[in-house]
Amino acid sequence: MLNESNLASYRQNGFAVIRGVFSAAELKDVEIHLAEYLERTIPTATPREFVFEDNAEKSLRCAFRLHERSEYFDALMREPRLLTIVRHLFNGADVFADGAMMITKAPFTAYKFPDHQDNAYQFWSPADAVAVTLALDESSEESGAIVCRAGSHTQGILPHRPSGVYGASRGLVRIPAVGVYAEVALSLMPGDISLHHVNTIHRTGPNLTAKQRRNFGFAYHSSRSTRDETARAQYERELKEFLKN
Ligand SMILES: O=C(O)CCC(=O)C(=O)O
Repeated sequence: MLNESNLASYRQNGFAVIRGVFSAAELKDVEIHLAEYLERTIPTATPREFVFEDNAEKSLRCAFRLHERSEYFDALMREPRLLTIVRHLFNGADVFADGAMMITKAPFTAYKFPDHQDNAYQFWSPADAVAVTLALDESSEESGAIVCRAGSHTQGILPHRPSGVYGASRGLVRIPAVGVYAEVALSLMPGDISLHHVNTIHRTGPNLTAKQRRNFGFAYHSSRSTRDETARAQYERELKEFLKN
């Protein structure tokens, strides 16, 4: 499924899109399990599991740690096609699946995830780690698709600060000029996946459309990488403080 062109894009730009990885029938099954999961877990959720919009409908924004209370989502994160693709990105190294989440943009939702690098809160060294996004809905720049900065994965982690946006813990202190790393919106159709390197700068905009935009996000690291547990523990403490306020 990962062809030469996808792989070249990933190596050069820090991201790639693979079309039609999941069929319509498979997505239907995902939808059924998602509905069951939300019905079952929302009533007993911890603040670390869900973020809701501050609107009349209290629309869902983020569902984190899906794999922890759902065998189905744990298995989806370890779906053989996804693991095979990621193993290629890791040049054959063993793949470890770290987590599954869903990021939703309800119709006309204004929130944005600011420009950030995932490794600013994942702390993998070397940065041999990737986020795989599975689209449940169509996404475009208008509906808040992920927008990546081409080539930005080749630098290290730039200074970040708390973003103040619920669900997006950190944002870049200084955003590189578009002339340095061009912006590319990863427009997806249901069943497509995108891959972005853990150091790739990316953001999402508001959803200006009347349709919802839901993405699953799966995180992986390779057997070559270890996590800076001290930095991670400090980050967890900061996040806990933020969630208290
Ligand atoms: O909206 C999304 O699917 C991804 C959001 C994002 O930037 C992230 O989870 O790092």
